[in-house]
Amino acid sequence: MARIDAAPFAYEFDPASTALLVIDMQRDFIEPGGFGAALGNDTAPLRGIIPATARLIGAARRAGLPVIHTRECHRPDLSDCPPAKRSRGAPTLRIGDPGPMGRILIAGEPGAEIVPELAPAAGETVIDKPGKGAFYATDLSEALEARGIRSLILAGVTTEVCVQTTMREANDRGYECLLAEDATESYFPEFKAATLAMIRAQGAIVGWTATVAQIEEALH
Ligand code: C5J
Repeated sequence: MARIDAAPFAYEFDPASTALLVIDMQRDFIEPGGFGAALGNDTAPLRGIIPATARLIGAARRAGLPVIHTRECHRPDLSDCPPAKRSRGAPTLRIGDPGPMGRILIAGEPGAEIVPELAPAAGETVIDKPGKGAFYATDLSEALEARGIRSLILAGVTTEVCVQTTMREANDRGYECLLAEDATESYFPEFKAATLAMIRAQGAIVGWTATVAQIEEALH
């Protein structure tokens, strides 16, 4: 077993049954001109976690952990996009609209791709998901079960939306979840801080948090 002095207390995991889950590190959320920017957000803070996330992915690959990437995106005909999701709010570009990186959040468009610095390696699983949670309407459960995974290290964006939703879904399914504090980011610093706090409150009610350096050390 490996051990990390995580918050709120030590996180113990068997690397042989642990996967790294990297959530939605897509151009549409991280680069100007995508969905995140269309919602009025400054995407610069999200770009800031690319180096730490790359280190985490590298450490997981060297340790032999499966690295699973997700992408929030929809079919070109929008048949998997509920009208309530598409019509919500007042973005300058809605899901499916043409933008500078192709149609917003549509599978196969440049904006839906993972940023090149964190591109999936050959053979790594990429899960396209229509919802905020990565378990909803996807094959993620089957992918994890096929590999005998019991523990998940999570990273990605945004902390309080797709990362937290996925971590809660995973927690409910019995996975021991650890969120990498400096490999996740929000457009709202106060939401990130609140999410980290609520995850580890009440005796790790959703899971643990630790830094990328701590995780690298444990996987070394
Ligand atoms: C959002 C996500 N924030 N990946 N998606 O709409 O967190």
